[in-house]
Amino acid sequence: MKLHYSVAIVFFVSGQLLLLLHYLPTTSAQLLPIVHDHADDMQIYIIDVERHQHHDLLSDEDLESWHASFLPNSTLDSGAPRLLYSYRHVLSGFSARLTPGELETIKSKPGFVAAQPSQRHHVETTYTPGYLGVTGKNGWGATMMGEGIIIGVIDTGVKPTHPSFDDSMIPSTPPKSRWKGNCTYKGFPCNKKIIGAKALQYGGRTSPLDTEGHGTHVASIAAGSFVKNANVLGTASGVASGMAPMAHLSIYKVCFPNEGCHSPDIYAAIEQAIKDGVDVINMSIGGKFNATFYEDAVSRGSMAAIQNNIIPVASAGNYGADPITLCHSAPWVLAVGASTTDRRIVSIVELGDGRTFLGESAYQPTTWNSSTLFPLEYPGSNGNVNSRGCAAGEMAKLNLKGKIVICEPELVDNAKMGEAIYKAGAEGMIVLGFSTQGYTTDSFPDVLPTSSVNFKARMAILYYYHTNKPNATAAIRFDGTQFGHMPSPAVAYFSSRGPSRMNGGLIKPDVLAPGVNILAAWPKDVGPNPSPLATHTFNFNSGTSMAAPHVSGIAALVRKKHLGWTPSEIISAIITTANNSWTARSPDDIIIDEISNDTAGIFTTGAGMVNPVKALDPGLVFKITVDSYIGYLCGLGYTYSEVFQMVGQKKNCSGVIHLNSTDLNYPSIAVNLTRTVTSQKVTRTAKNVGNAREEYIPKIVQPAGVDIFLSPNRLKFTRMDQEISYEMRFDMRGSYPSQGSDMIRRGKIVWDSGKHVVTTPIALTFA
Ligand SMILES: *[C@@H]1O[C@H](CO)[C@@H](O)[C@H](O)[C@H]1NC(C)=O
Ligand SMILES: *[C@@H]1O[C@H](CO)[C@@H](O)[C@H](O)[C@H]1NC(C)=O
Ligand SMILES: *[C@@H]1O[C@H](CO)[C@@H](O)[C@H](O)[C@H]1NC(C)=O
Ligand SMILES: *[C@@H]1O[C@H](CO)[C@@H](O)[C@H](O)[C@H]1NC(C)=O
Ligand SMILES: *[C@@H]1O[C@H](CO)[C@@H](O)[C@H](O)[C@H]1NC(C)=O
Ligand SMILES: *[C@@H]1O[C@H](CO)[C@@H](O)[C@H](O)[C@H]1NC(C)=O
Ligand SMILES: *[C@@H]1O[C@H](CO)[C@@H](O)[C@H](O)[C@H]1NC(C)=O
Ligand SMILES: *[C@@H]1O[C@H](CO)[C@@H](O)[C@H](O)[C@H]1NC(C)=O
Ligand SMILES: *[C@@H]1O[C@H](CO)[C@@H](O)[C@H](O)[C@H]1NC(C)=O
Ligand SMILES: *[C@@H]1O[C@H](CO)[C@@H](O)[C@H](O)[C@H]1NC(C)=O
Ligand SMILES: *[C@H]1O[C@H](CO)[C@@H](O)[C@H](O)[C@H]1NC(C)=O
Repeated sequence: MKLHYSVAIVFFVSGQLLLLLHYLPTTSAQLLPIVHDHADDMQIYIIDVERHQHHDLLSDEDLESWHASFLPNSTLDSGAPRLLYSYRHVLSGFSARLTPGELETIKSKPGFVAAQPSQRHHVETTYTPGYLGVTGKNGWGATMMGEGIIIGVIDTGVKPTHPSFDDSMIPSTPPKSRWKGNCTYKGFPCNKKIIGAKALQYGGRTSPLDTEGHGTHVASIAAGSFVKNANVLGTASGVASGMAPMAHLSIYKVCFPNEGCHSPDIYAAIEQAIKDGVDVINMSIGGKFNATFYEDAVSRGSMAAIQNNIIPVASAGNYGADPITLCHSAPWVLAVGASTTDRRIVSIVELGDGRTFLGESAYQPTTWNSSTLFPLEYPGSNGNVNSRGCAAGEMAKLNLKGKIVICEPELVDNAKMGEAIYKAGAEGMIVLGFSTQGYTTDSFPDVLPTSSVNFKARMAILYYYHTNKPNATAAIRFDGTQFGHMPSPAVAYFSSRGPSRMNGGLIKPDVLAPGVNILAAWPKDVGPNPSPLATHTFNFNSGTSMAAPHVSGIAALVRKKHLGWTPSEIISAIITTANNSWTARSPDDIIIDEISNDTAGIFTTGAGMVNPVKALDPGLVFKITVDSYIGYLCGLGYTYSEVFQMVGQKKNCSGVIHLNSTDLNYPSIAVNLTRTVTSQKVTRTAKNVGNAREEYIPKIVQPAGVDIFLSPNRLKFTRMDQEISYEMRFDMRGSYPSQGSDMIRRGKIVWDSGKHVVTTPIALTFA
């Protein structure tokens, strides 16, 4: 099962990405060669050094010379420069090529603080704005659809000529006083939508053009312009747009085919985004779920972003459905999990015995006869993994003429399996889901008639095949694009789960946003080829990478409406207005987890599905200062050098109040009760951003086995921006729960003024 798990994720979530990597030939020539010097042990390091005493006065050239003074010399034997980037904002230091021996010499120089080897990371719509309830009047109207806001996308680049980046509706590029970036790569056209574009690779210059698709997809989800009649092979047709369709985009390409995304380039991109003046940054970059904050380029870079008033949004990761698989769990980064929507691109499997199973495919040719039963073939019944996975070599040995073939996505994606069986004469394909994928299905732009079904259907179909072979038959019936699928939203199996290893006192992921089969811009053809149906404009993609840019778009809308709010206040607005129920019927209808089709845990949903309209007017916010974050890092026991790497300034732990994660003024709360510690107190301070005079009354949903007491239990505000603190006491009711019961329990405190509803989600763990 563990084997299926990892392979399935690679395929299901980044399938298209892997596929497209094989089509690179023309563009890879544009990539800079990686410098291989004679010294085999030459490595790229990020070096943190003390800030120069005149840091703020130094010109970029002077800063670079100061950094270069730590290096043995400026060039390698090959002539390549040692110094890749000199950083001013994102961290205090530089990245450079060094041997371990040279690094030792640098370590002995005065001013040296820390060194880390370069790390490699990976990149992990028509319908979604409407699904999230943003419409002209209540959401977009009030925020002018993000007009004037600049969203930075740190990813695989973008295809600028795509219709989603048409600028005819965008009034103008922001004035020079606000926008310092530019777009000067020859042959890469920018406009009023894409106002900046840079590729950062080992300090060299290369094209920001997207050759993979991920970055184009992400950028259009966050801020794509309206495109009429967007569809994938004719399915899911409608008007496509991003969450903030009037916002500008600034593109930073740091992820390259076959190369991944390297931390020196990620830092350089964040540095550039700070200099350029973006408002929100979107990093769809993966991480390691057990990395410390200073080891994680996204967490560390985001700390610099919030110090510069930029809102960082990151994907939670695609490592579910196991617990403790979350990436980027820092409290200053909004971590977004992925949910389904209620749309399915329906392709039904009908077995010879009349039973039917719901599946999906985006390729639904009208010439296909949905009632013809074809003989059913399962090459994998021989037990060979290559046969199960419909690998080209094995399929070439078979005669699949006139058959529907069962394939399992263990090795390659739908398109590769489809091509292999098509060549062997097959008429259609059934793709089986694994139990580790639960009930999540994929609407892939297949290359022949296909149905991708969930693991429950898998067991029934294989059982039918084995008991009826060689007489087993099946038909594939296309039912087009359908809405209203329930339960929805539900959490996708791949969405990374908490709790975080770093933040015991708060809930991660923070919120959910749509991340399954998201239709958005795509730079190249998908589907059967050659075929008149093949489409080059849009594609479906799944992943928390697709969820995060929805929230980046929402953050842009909130920023537009409340220009003075800090990143922590905007993050608070998005968390306290999210919704953990999937029905209007009852708040107890907690969002379903697609791994089990059962109620999702609090560390799976976080605060629940984002609600952009409510996030624009949250009533109260929980604010966190940069000094509190530093106190929190000190509370984690970070050393001087580790804190320096995070905040890059002359601040150390002797000067600030140390905080527990429970003590951070975070909009969610996680507390532990044990056999000996049966009572805990937590304090929060709410700031009034609703009406000047507003009184909030609490509604407490107690976790099973726990009493919550509030003091005071009324929040009576008399002016704007007024802050009121209150204490929550969590008391174990009765005795410690018996083993075998669920030890993680869900509760919430809902402050309700009649005008605003502010929800603090609570996770209570019997530890
Ligand atoms: C720089 O130093 C490296 C090794 O430390 C040496 O191989 C190289 O020749 C030096 N380059 C110059 C231009 O001196
Ligand atoms: C564009 O931006 C880069 C990086 O900030 C800068 O080095 C370059 O001079 C700028 N070019 C123009 C034409 O402004
Ligand atoms: C972090 O996780 C990776 C793989 O998941 C593992 O190889 C490594 O040992 C872990 N490191 C720590 C410190 O737990
Ligand atoms: C579709 O297939 C069914 C059963 O094989 C057949 O009866 C029917 O005539 C076919 N329809 C068309 C339009 O070919
Ligand atoms: C398959 O069909 C043949 C011919 O109708 C029949 O003899 C045989 O018993 C069937 N096999 C199974 C497993 O149903
Ligand atoms: C609760 O206990 C878990 C281990 O069971 C720990 O990781 C976490 O940090 C604790 N949370 C708090 C708030 O102390
Ligand atoms: C929560 O979301 C569900 C599903 O979209 C919706 O039916 C319900 O009305 C929402 N609840 C609130 C309080 O907004
Ligand atoms: C999931 O559970 C719901 C009831 O909560 C049920 O109606 C639905 O059929 C189930 N879905 C599947 C695919 O079994
Ligand atoms: C920490 O800061 C205090 C005062 O801000 C200073 O006296 C002390 O030397 C600093 N410690 C280090 C290791 O820099
Ligand atoms: C952190 O919390 C623990 C109990 O959860 C408490 O004993 C400790 O004093 C707290 N530390 C700080 C710095 O507040
Ligand atoms: C940006 O979007 C990607 C999805 O591609 C997501 O993984 C990432 O976390 C987002 N980052 C920010 C800063 O918005």
